Amino acid sequence: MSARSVHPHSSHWGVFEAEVEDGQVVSVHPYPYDAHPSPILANIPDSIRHPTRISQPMVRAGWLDYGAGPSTQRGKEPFVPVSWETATDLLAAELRRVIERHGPQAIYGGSYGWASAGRFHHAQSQVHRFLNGLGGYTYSVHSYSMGAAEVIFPHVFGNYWDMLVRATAWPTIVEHADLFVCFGGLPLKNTAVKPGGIGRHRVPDYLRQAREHGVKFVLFSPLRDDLPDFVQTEWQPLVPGTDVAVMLALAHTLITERLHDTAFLDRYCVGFERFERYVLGEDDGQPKTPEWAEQISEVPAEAIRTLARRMATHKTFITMSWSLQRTEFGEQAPWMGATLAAMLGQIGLPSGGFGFGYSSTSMVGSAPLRFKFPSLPQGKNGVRTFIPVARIADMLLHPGEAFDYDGQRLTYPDIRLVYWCGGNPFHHHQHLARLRRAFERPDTVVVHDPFWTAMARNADMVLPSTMTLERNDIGWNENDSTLAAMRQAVAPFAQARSDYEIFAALAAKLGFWDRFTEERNEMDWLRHMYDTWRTTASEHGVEVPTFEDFWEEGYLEQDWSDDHEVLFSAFRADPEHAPLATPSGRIELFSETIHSFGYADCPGHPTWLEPSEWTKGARAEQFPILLIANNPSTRLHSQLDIGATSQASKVQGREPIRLHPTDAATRGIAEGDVVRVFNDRGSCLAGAVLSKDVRPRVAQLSTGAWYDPLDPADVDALCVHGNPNVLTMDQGTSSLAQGCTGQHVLVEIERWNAPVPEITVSRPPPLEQRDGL
Ligand code: PGD
Repeated sequence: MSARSVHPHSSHWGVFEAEVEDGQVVSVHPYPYDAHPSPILANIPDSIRHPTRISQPMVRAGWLDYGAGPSTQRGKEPFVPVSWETATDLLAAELRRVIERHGPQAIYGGSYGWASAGRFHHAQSQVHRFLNGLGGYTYSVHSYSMGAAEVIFPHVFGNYWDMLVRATAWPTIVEHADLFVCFGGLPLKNTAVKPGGIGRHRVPDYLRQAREHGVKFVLFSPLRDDLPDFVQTEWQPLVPGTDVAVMLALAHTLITERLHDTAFLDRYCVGFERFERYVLGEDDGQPKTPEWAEQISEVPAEAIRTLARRMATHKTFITMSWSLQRTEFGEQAPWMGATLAAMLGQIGLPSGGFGFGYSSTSMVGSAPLRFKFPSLPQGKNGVRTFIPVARIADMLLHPGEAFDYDGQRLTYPDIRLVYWCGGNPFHHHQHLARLRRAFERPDTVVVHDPFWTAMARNADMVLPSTMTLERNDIGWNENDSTLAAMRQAVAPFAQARSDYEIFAALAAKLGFWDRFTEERNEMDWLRHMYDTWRTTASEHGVEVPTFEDFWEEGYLEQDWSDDHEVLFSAFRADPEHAPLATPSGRIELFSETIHSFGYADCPGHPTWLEPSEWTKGARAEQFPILLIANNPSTRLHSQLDIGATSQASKVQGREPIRLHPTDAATRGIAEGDVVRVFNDRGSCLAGAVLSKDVRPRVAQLSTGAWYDPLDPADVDALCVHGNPNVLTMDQGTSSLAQGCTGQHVLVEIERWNAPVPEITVSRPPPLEQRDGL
C-alpha cells in the first residue's frame, strides 16, 4: 500500500500543500482560503526530481587541473563531480587564499536573487552571514526590481520603503477613489507574487470591487492586458518609454487651465516654480503641451487634455508600475508621477494620491502587520566597498575605474572571487554576452543552486542546494496575514544540502562553526525565530500560539488590524510636526541636492529625456521594434522554467513572443512560427504569438527562459530558447541610481527558416567522472 501524506508549505507565489506519495511530490494544492491561487504552483511537482537538478558538488575541469585564475573556459568545459569533503576543502582553501592575498573586499557577495520564500533558508541572508563571519565582502545596494525608484524617492519623499509597506490600502482606495490612472497598468500576473509568501490573492477581488463601486480605469501601456478585461478600461497604447512626456502634458494642461492645487503645492512641496518654468517652456523654449506629447507618445492631444480635466475634478489615484523605471532615465517616471499627484493635491488622502508598485507585487496596498517576523541575523560586514546591484559587469570588467552614483564618485573594486547563492544573473542581468566576458575575469566563481542554471554552468564550483520542499522553514511577508509552516515534504535530491548546511560545513573548516551556527540546527533556528516574534507580540499584549501548535497547525492567520492605511496621511495632517525626511521636510519637486550633482542624465526636476532605445530614435532605423522584456506570467522570473505551467506556454519549445499582426505580416511571420529576434548585442529564437493587445511596432518577450546558447563555447551565440537579456542594454538608468534598464530594447524580428535547434538546457551539462575525488 502506498504511503500518502500532505505537507503545508509556501512559495513567493502562494501558500500551498504538497501531496506526497512514496517519497515523491505527486501534486500541490493551493491554500484552502486562497480564492485566486496562482497557476504557477503547477510548476513545482515536475521540478523536484527533474534531470536538471544538481546531484552532487561539481568543479569545472580546468579549475581543478590548473587552479584558480581568470578563464575564458567558464561555460565551455565539463564539470567533475566531487564529494562534499573535497568541495568543502577546495573552497575553504580558495576563500582563505583570496582573503590573505587580496583582502575580503576581493570577494563579491552581492549575490542578488529571490531564491525561496522561507525566512530562515533565505539565501542572501545565509551567504551574507557566512561571508561576514570571514571578515566581509563587497556588497551590492538596491534591486533589479526598482533600482531607480530606491534612489529617487528618498530625494523626493525622504524614503522609499514606506511607498511599499505603507502604501494606501486597497480597501481604502476602492471605497474612496473615482478614477484610477494606471501608468504601466495592474497586471494580475505580478500581483500574484509577494516575497516571502502570500496566503490569499486578493487583488482580483479589489479590482472587481472597485469596478462595482463605479471606479473608472485609464491604462497607459503598450500592452492592453496590463489591466484585466473585467475592469473595462480606457486603453491609451502609448509609445513605450514616453509616459513622462504624457505626464508633463497633463501637468501643462493643469497649469494653463489653473486646475492645479496651489494650496497643496505651497504647503507640502518645494520647487514647483522651477518645474513650472520647465513645463511652460520658459527655460528651453519648448512648452510641454499635449500636442508636443502627442508627437512623442502618439497619445492624442485631446485625450491628454480631457484626462487632465477629469483628474482635477475627480478623486484620482495615480498608480505606476515598477517597470517604468526599469529603463534608461528610469528615475524620471516615478518622480513625474509623484509631481503630477502633488499638483492634484490628493497625496495623503484616502481617495487619491500616488501609488508605486500596486502592479508589481501584492505587497503594495496590503496593510502592514504590527509585528515583524525576525530575519536571520547577518552580522557585520567589515568591508565598505559596494556597487549598485546592476553594475556587476562594469565592476568585473573595469576594476579601479571610477563611476558616479547618487552624488558620490566611487571606484570599482578588483574582484577575485564571486560567490552566488539564490539568484541567477544569467536571468536577471542585461547584455549576456558582455556578462559572460565579465565572468571571465575573476579567479573563482562559486554558485549554490538546486538547478543547472546558466549561472551554475558558467561557474567553477557548483554546490547543490536543496529545494524548499526538501527542508523546514517559515514563510512570512511584512504585508501578508498568513504565517506558513513550511514543513519538509521529501528527502533532499541526491546529495543536495541546504545552504545553511553548506555554509556550516565551510565555517567548520574555516574555524567559525560555533559563531556561524550559534550551535543551533535548522529546527532550533525556526523555534528561536518564532519564539522571538512571539515574545514581541506578547510584550504588546498579543498572544500567539506556541511554536509546537503553530507547526502542527501549519498556518497562522494574524490579526489584519489596519486596512485603512493612507500613505503620507500623517504628513498631510501636520507637515510641521511630521515632516518628510527630505532636506526641506517637504515633497521635493525640484531637488537642490540632485541639481547640485550636475548630472545631465538626471537634472534637478522631472524632465523628458529621449532614451536611446525607443522607436523614434536613430537606432530604430536599424532595429525598428521595441521589445518589452517584462516579468513572465508562467513562472517567477526564471524559477522552475522546466515546470508544467511554464512549459505549456512555449511555442515549439521556445518562449512565446507576442507581436502585432501587421508587424508579423510585413515580415512574413505566422502564428506559431519560430522567429529570430536580434540586434547588434545578440540574438535569440522565440515562438510567434500574434495579438492586437500589443500595439504596433512593439513586441513582448518575457524574461526567464533559461539561457541556452547554440554553441556554449561562443559567448555571442544565439540563445535557442528565448532569453531576452541577450539583447538588452547593460547601462545604468542614470548617474544617480545606476539601476537596471532591462525592460525596453530595440530589435528586429525575422522568420527562422532553418531547422529548429534542440533545447539542451533541460539536460545537465557534460560531466567528466574522475576517481578519488
Ligand atoms: P530568479 O529566477 O528568481 O531570478 O532575478 P533573480 O536572480 O532573483 O533566480 C533565483 C534563483 O535561485 C533560481 O535559479 C533558483 O533555482 C534559485 N534558488 C531557489 N531557492 C534556492 C535556495 O534555497 N538556495 C539557493 N542557493 N538557490 C535557490 C530577478 C530580477 O530579474 C528581478 S527581481 C527583476 S524585477 C528584473 N526584471 C527584469 C526585467 O524587467 N527585464 C529584464 N530584461 N531583466 C530583468 N531582470 C531582473
